[in-house]
Amino acid sequence: MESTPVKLYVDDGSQPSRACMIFCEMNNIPYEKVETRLVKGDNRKEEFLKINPLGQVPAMKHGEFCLREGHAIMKYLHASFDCEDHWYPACIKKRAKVDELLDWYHSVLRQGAAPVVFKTVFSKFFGMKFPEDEIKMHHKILKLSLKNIENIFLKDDFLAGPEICIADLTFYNEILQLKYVEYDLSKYPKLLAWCDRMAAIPEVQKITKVILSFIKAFLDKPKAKI
Ligand SMILES: N[C@@H](CCC(=O)N[C@@H](CS)C(=O)NCC(=O)O)C(=O)O
Repeated sequence: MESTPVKLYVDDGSQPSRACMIFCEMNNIPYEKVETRLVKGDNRKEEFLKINPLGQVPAMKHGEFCLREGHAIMKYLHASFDCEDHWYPACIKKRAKVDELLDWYHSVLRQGAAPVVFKTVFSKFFGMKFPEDEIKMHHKILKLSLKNIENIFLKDDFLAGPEICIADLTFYNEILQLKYVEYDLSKYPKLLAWCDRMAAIPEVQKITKVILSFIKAFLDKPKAKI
């Protein structure tokens, strides 16, 4: 079993960062959390750019090996540490179904959810303004994504079956972010039940505590500084 400690460069406000931390927590993977605050520009510092020249979190250093991309990090950790199969199954067909979800997350869900939050909430703090049409388009993608998760993906307790897999972690953290815009999910009962199942996991609670308190403070006091 792998024993070299893993360094995770993360920001609690970042969806894939939280997914990687939850993955480590749920699989008892020893990791060092290297706080990389985007609002402080830590991701543009020379030291971090040596880990990920793209300047994005999450990133990982394991020994001398550096890796970026949340899904790639979780797959690497799954292969390197003693993790249960259901997270990223060895069976080719089961694994392909998880990969299908991971690809769709990037090409569809994140294209709707992330910009809806960024372009309506965070943009204000960076003095940016986006055209209404552009925001509408992201809303349209988001709505279709949620509809598909509700009607097509969620056939069981978790996205790829009765047990949790790595896609549940990124999907959940992306959807959690929608609390910033108080997005109404009431039309999606299966998705809400899945959110409740995810939120009941102690490791999920541990890692999302910071962002949830931050969102609460933001909503209580809309002018709070991010
Ligand atoms: N495809 C990457 C996305 C990484 C990403 O977009 N990270 C954001 C935070 S969630 C970031 O670091 N943004 C800062 C920047 O791009 O300058 C993944 O899934 O890990």
